[in-house]
Amino acid sequence: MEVGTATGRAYSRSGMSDTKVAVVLVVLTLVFMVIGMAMIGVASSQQGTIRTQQSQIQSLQSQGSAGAGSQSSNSTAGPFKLTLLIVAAAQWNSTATAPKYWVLTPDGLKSPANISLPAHTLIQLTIVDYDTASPLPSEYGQVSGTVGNVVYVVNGTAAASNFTQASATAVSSLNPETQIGHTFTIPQLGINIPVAANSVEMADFYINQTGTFVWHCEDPCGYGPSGWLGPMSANGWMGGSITVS
Ligand SMILES: [Cu+2]
Repeated sequence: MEVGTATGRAYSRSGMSDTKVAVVLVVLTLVFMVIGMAMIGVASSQQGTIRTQQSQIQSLQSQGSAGAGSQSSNSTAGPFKLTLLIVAAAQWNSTATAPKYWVLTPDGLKSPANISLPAHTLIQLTIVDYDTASPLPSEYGQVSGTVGNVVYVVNGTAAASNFTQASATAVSSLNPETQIGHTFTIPQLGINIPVAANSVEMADFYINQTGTFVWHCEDPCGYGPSGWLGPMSANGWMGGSITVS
C-alpha cells in the first residue's frame, strides 16, 4: 500500500488529477490482489500435491513393512510358506544313495540344514514326498503340533501312491507300518508331522517362541542295523536346525 501511495504522489506531482490518481490506486490495488490470490492458489495447489505425495509415501511404507513382516516376526503378517521335498535316492557317496530332504525355493533346492522360520506367524508347510513307506515307532504316526492336529494328504506323487484322493484329505494319523516313509519332527516344540509316502502333504502350524530348535526325521531310513546311521545322523539330510525369529 505504501508503494501505491508513493506512486500516487509521484503521478500527482507530474500533473494528474485526484480522480485519476484514485483510479490508478484502485487499479493497482486490484492488480496486487489478483496477483496475491493467484500466488495463494499456486501455494495451496502445491500443498495439495505434497499432501498427496505424503499419503502415497505412507501407503508405500505400510506396504513395505507388511512385506518385511512376512519374513520376520509380526503377528499381523500373512502366512509363511515352507516347501520341503523328499527325494528317494540322493547320492550319499560314490557307491550309495539315500533319501534326502530339500527346501524348495524360487532359486532351486537348498539344504535343509538351517531352516529360518518366523515366530507368531502361520506357517503353511508343504512336503512333496517321492519316497516309499518304511515302518517306524508307532507314536510317530500320530500328527501333533499342527493346526487342528491334522495334516492334509493329496493324491500321490508316484504311481504306487498310498492315497488316491483327488483333493486334500485331513488326517490326524497315518499307519506307521504301511503309510509313512519319513517324518518332519521338532521334538522341543511338540510338532510331529508324519509324511505320507509318495504323496503331497500340507500342514499349518505356528511357533510362538523364538530360538533354535532341532528338527529330525523319526523314521529310521538310514544305514546300519538301527537304520540311524548315514543320512539319519548327517546334518542336512534327515535333520537339521530351525532358527525362529
Ligand atoms: Cu527319513
